[in-house]
Amino acid sequence: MAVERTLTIIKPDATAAGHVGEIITDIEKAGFRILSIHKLHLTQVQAEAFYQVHRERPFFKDLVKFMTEGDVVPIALEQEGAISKLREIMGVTDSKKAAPGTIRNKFGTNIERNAIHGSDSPETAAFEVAFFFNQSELNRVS
Ligand code: FUP
Repeated sequence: MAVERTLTIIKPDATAAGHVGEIITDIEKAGFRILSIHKLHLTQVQAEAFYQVHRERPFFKDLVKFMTEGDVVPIALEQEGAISKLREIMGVTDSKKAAPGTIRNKFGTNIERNAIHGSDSPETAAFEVAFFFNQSELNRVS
């Protein structure tokens, strides 16, 4: 399997609850390498741009409000098969339905406040990594 890059975001609910360290531990234990990491507060314009694919969906306004209510921690990750592997350890969108042991099961509350984002395809991963990180932040010697 090819080495891929993907983007995760630890969302405002998990960041405010002090779960950043535990979530990063789960991610590292699953074999991911952290390429780069930030902590920031998204503006409304940034959140709308990040979730532009969902702009026509009924939950868009509430999603943007949630994603701007506090700090987020975007992380660029690398591993073989990173995109599907991250989706596996995240669990399904609705935290209430996420399998035991998944990050959304352990740290999320419901379909909106679900603790973590993960890119869902190579195309979105490329867009989403570049949304938060410039090339020099992704350069690594090994
Ligand atoms: P996921 O890829 O699992 O993050 O889910 P989606 O891309 O379908 O949705 C993106 C985000 O929109 C979810 F993380 C949470 C939010 N959402 C809702 O708030 N309500 C919904 O019915 C669906 C998604």
